[in-house]
Amino acid sequence: MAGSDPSAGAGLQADLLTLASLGVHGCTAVTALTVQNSVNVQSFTTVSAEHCLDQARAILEDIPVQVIKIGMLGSVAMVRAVAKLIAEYPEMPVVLDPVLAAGGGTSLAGKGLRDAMVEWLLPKVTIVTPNGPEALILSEMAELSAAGIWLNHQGSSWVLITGGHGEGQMLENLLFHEGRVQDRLLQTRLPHTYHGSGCTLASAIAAGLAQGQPMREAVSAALDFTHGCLQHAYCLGHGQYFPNRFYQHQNFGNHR
Ligand code: PXL
Repeated sequence: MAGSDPSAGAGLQADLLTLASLGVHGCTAVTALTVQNSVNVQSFTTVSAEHCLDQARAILEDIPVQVIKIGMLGSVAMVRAVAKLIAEYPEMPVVLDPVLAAGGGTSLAGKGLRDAMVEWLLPKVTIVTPNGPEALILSEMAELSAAGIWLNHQGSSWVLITGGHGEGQMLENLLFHEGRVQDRLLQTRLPHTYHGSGCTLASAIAAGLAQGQPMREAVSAALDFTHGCLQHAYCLGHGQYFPNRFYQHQNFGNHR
């Protein structure tokens, strides 16, 4: 369940590329349509919540869905509708990428989205994957470990706060569970800014869960995969680099 990005750097296009690369078939319920390129987001319009739920229900009634991955929601009505839907599937693992802004910084969130996400969605998801700034906004905390513990207590069984927006040569991703930090996963910081790294990571976690990996394994493998995609990122437009989700496959064009 995600928004469309015409550049295919982020959004549901990025989700499908990631899932396909990892051997998982993704189905899409479109939440919103953005107008954007690699430079910035120009605008977006949301799909009606009812129409989005119809898309999701059509799939859920037909196909044995293993995981639901949630990206851009765009409106409070969409948050409430998606929360209602996943409540009907209590055993379903749910990966929430709490999208509030695009990689370039432009808001992708309507008014009240943060509050709605915290109140309605966090208590129902298996893992939430905010970047540092998103974690602080969602938790209204000043510091990342307090933010992670708060988000965990708010109901998300696992919380992964990514370190890409910090500073320093190494970045630290923090995985919280049962009210404390379980893993500190270090990565080398890469030079560019990327469009769709969060979508790649959340979809890669969803792919791992769909394939039966335990959460810690799925998170660690997804971070490694995302790092590989960013190491092989390519610049097609005039703005951010796009992660290469097919870097492990032969014969995928070398765009650099
Ligand atoms: O990366 C966050 C994101 C999610 N979903 C859509 C987006 C973006 C960022 O641009 O466009 C549709």
